[in-house]
Amino acid sequence: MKAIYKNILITATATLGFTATFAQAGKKSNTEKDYYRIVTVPVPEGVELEVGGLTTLPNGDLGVSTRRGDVYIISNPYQLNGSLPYYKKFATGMHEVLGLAYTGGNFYCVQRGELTKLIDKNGDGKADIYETVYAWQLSGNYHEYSYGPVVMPNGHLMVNLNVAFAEEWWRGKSFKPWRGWSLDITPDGDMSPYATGFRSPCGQGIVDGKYFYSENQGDWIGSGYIMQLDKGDFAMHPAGLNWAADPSSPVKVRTEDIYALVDKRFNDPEGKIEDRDPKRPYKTLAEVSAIIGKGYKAPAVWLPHGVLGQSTSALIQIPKDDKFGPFAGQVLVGDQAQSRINRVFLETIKGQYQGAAFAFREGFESGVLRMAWGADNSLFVGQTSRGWGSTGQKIFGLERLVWAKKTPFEMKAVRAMPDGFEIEFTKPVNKQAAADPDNYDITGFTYKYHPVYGSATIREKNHIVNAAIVSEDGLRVRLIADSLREKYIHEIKVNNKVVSADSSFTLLHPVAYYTLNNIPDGAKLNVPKRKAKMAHNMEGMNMDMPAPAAAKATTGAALKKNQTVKPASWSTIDQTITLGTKPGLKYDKLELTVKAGAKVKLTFTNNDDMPHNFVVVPQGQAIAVGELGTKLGLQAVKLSYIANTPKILFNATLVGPGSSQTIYFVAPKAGKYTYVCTVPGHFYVMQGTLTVE
Ligand SMILES: [Cu+2]
Repeated sequence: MKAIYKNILITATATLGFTATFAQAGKKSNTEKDYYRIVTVPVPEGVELEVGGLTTLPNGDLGVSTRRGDVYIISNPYQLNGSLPYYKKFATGMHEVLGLAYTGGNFYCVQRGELTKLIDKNGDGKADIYETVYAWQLSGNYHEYSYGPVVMPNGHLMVNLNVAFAEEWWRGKSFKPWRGWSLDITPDGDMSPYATGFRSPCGQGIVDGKYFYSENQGDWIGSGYIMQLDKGDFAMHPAGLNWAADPSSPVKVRTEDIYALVDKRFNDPEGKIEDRDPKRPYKTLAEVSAIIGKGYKAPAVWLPHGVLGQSTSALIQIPKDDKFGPFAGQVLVGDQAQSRINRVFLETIKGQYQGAAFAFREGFESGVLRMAWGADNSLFVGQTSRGWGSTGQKIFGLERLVWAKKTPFEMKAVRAMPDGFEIEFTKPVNKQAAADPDNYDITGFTYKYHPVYGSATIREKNHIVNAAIVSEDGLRVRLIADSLREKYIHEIKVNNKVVSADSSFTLLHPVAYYTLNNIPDGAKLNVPKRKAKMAHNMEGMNMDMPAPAAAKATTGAALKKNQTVKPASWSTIDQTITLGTKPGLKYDKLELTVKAGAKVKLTFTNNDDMPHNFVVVPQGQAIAVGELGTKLGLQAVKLSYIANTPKILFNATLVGPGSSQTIYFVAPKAGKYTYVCTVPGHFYVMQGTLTVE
């Protein structure tokens, strides 16, 4: 293939550039790119490298499968001696290849409807035979994505199947056998169903010999997570239980077990749309897993939605050596929508996995979907965003993440203790600052378990830190905290007074999210209880929460920005508008026109498969207001990704699939305005123009 490259080497150089954005007075520069550099792998013009699968070959070449149905072999993806990589098309004409593996001298890939073995008989670097290893049925629904294979320690190939999702039901459905399941397939094509409870299981991996998968937020799934699965496990989504009674099914949970847990109005698994009442009761995961006990599995680690991403993708274990920095054996988890990679520390307590999630590296050029280790210990990151959106704005991308051989000052791990948590740092801390319990903040929360799309954080509770005890070597701090709750996620914030022993650095990422499935047994340290700290002690916190955007009206006559009831003073409505959504991050109308000063009623209906909002800003402000929404932390979903800023004129809050919201506003002065969805990744493209005449 003739390779023409456009401006790509310039981009590659630029990503090596150095920006001391967060440098503080008296502190050394401390940004992600000081420690892990992103290097672009050039893609020749004409190659649509919408990465669906990624695997490194024994000789260090890279195999890439694409959503367009091709498989490429890339030689010299490391650009050794400054020379360009070489792309060879190995296979083509397949259907949406969302996973690729290389084992036993052959490529195996997952198309939408089958696991395929690609055989190069004559050794010319092109597949001659596309052999069906195992095929499954499809209903034709667009959401029936298929992922894998992951090569299990016993050589079997694990495949994960999405459930269907569409308008009319607004719930994941399993119309055909084994949708919502993982399938254990031998290289000879013998299949045994392995586990179910999936909605959109985009990532899979082997961690210390155990099978893990990653899940995406949606109905029944409050936020993304990773989970370890044994044969017969049930995860969280009940659609796949349609096939649980099949003689070959190892799963003991039944559909009625799940529907018995939720509000009676949900007993109709058909999911009538009128049941989607936001005030209906719900269960929490802690309640559900206490009741069910038949193989229900809790997520090992949750990745809080809107904070550590929005659409969980690949997971991969860091090799157990020091060649990629100080996090040997930990797990990296990609996020497609937020173009980022998170880091997870795992431990086993009472036989169950749990652990802490941290931010690790953001700023990839497109949506992070797949990862693979290179022969030089760098990490290939395969990316795509078409139709899904991502904060990295390119339609596809291939990059490498390279450790700069410097150790960042980070929380290396957080471990559960009988009476709190223990933080392990990558470098010794300043002991005096680290011993002040006021420098830490712990908040527990969980998500709703219900058939509705997603969940805001619920049941938040601040846990007083009674003591912070620093180890002799300064590498560990024990936080003694009150009344932690099992199955809850605990946000552990360290403020910027806690610095490295030489006082040069604050933590690169000061927040951990620990999923506390079990509190370990053992002796508790007896320390005096403290009262809640005063508000002024929070000054050093890095992630202060802004006030809700839907502020109360300042005077009786003023409208709220999110005015959802008709103002009492309005006797008439001058104009009524309906606005909808379309797949691919679009409003169904790109232009709206109103008269200046008109009293307007606008109904925003979301017929897409993910939540969207509607925010009106002056022209030219959409991106800036969207970026503010990405900085809302744990409150992001609750606040609908809408920051408290005077740039917003009025808005509808986050509206889930199949729902709508009506707002009332008085049209501003004549001119052009932009309406935008401020969900991260959406705001670059999901825009329209409001003309006021
Ligand atoms: Cu949106």
